Amino acid sequence: MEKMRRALITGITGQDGSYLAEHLLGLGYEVHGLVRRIALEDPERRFGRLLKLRDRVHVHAASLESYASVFHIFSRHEFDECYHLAAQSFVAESFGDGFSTMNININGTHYVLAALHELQPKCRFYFAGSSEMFGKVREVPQKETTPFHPRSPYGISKVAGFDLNRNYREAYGMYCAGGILFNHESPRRGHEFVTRKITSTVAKIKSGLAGELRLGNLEARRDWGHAADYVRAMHLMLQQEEPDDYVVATGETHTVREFCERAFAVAGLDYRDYVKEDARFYRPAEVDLLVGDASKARRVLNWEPTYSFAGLVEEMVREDLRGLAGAAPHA
Ligand code: G4F
Repeated sequence: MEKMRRALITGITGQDGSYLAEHLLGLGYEVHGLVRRIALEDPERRFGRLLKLRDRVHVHAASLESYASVFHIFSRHEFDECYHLAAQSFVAESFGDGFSTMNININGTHYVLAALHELQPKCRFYFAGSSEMFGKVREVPQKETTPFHPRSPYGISKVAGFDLNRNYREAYGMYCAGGILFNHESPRRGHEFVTRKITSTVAKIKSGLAGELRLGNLEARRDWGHAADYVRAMHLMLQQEEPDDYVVATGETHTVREFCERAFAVAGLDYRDYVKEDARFYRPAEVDLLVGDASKARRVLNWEPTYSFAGLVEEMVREDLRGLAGAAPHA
């Protein structure tokens, strides 16, 4: 009988971690997650996205700020695959505290790679890179060979992590794959990101719990896919003969304004009646136009996104409306 494959997911309580855990369990994996101790002490709040899976995943407490704690996990448990998703992932926040973003995203990645190199060099490793690495884009659409020009401490930290990953592959022959994932959303997206901020506020407005939506740059363009589609690509990257880097994207780009237009329309509203531009949500440096060319992932991994932009927006609004059904409006 074939041995059950064992995977470790850092960031398992996040949007991508929860979808990936579901996907791997469905494929028959034994799934482990690395979480902060505080999450173990506050499971109701911190494991919200994992509630249905809580009894099926093995969680271990460790901090990405401590090499000793990461080393400790790898010295006690062996893994076939490790998906490194944990990060400070909110770009706007990285302008506020670039130091902790750098620390978690660069050193945290380095700790996991170094511990694997020391203890489990055969474990296959996935690094979550980002389209933010392209920043001030040098070509449209962006692909694996497009030069990086990050525009935020977050983007810079991801370029450093991506380079570290490639260096462990080239220097030590480890199986280190890098995903360059464009924005991916879902009803499980954190409320700080623009898509969920829009869909959750649409639901509040529809339910009489809010009267307006204040946003920053409405003309920023993103290539938005669905997280459930993107975690399949992560898994496929670790099933190839040789490790490599892949862009994962839909190839379509839309403005924040278009996202608003569609999201309000799902609830039967006109966004122009509610959306206000607010300078507080502008960033010191913006990434204006992201759109990816995922032809390599389509060709080599045989990966295809299944959600359309319209389907993604609709699912997010409907889930937020469902979540608020029955909520009392303001007096
Ligand atoms: O939703 P966002 O905050 O996502 P952003 O910055 O593109 O980053 C996300 O995607 C990356 C992949 O490319 C990940 F690496 C990263 O971890 C994260 O998941 O902002 C999207 C756009 C930006 O241009 C922003 O300026 O929306 C614009 N925006 C306009 N008003 C706003 C707002 N963003 C936020 N968060 N809040 C606003 O009020």
